[in-house]
Amino acid sequence: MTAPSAVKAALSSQAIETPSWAYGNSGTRFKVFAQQGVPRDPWEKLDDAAQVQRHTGAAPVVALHIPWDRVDDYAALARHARERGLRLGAINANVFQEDDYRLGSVCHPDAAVRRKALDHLLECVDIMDATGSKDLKLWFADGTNYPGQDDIRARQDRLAEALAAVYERLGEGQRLLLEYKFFEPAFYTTDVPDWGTAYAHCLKLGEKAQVVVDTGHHAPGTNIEFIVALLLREGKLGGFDFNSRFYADDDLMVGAADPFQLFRIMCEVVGGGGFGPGVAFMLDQCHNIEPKIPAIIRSVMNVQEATAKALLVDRDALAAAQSAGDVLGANAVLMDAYNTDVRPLLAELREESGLDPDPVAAYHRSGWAEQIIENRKGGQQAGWGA
Ligand code: AOS
Ligand code: ZN
Ligand code: ZN
Repeated sequence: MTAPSAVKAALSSQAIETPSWAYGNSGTRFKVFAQQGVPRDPWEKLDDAAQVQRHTGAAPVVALHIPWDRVDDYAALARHARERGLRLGAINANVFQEDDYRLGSVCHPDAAVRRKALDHLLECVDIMDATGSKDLKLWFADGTNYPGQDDIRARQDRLAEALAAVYERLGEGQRLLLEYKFFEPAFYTTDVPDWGTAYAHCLKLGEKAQVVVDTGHHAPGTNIEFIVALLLREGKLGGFDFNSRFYADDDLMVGAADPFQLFRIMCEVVGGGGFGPGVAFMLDQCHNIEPKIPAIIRSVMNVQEATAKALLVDRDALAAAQSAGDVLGANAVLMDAYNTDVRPLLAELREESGLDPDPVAAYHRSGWAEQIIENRKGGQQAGWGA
């Protein structure tokens, strides 16, 4: 096993990025259950994110979503974040919530709609300039519902054209992160349905274009860690949208449905040299019925636990078993790490950093939940399930 001190040192460098929309009310298309005390604007979302950071010490970055987080002064929003020990992360574009996008956004058959969508993406890069964000995260709801509805290859051409225009606009140190999803809201074809499509576009675009793996965006049974290993090997893994799924794009807490899968993914990240500033560890979750801040704290802890276990894997023993063809031995090395209770190690790490060993309990004791219920009336909807 790797020495606990080395594991702790690596864990201290991990920055988990929480999504602004996870702090707001959300739901399914059937119902949004409003919760008391949720943020009324992006400023208050950052105030809540600061609580997650305060108790975990591992969530210093917050992703924004435009237009849900539209403000007049983005530099001031970035300042607000900085004053709370946070920084602004990926800017998530939204070209899926307007009537104009019925047939798609950048893949729409009408050039005027495509232009409108592209203008929004370019505006998001302007916002990145103001916030200091490094990543533009693109997910497109584009696709078709019926065979023959539109030309599959023409739509790819339109997509490539828009991506190239956005790529051109990127500044120094900025990246375009392209996310894929196999279906929904389109049910026949989706224009970026899988890692292969995303990879092909990113490869053409160049170095600043990389793929985002949302763990909820695959068909059941897909071996996600293989995709992670492959993208890392090609230098094309830009980051994750972590969440859990039981059925489709459920957006439940990461590590809740399948902690073993999360461990296997983190093993590939650690083994593939992706544990560093290059790969963004973002959450993309919605807390529809559970209290949001403790759920996000729990999610951060789940990622930390999976990471700690992946860091514990005895790489030398694994390599020796693999080259000896020792199937069971190699598997046992991984399982040893997975079956290790890393909670004491993480508690120790928190104490060494001056934090409470139990972040959820510390949050409950802090009085923040009562305070926001008292002070905030009429919280903002995250944007989903309107
Ligand atoms: C949608 O299914 C995706 O997961 C996107 O990442 C989406 O844009 C995000 O959930 C909110 O911006
Ligand atoms: Zn996502
Ligand atoms: Zn999703």
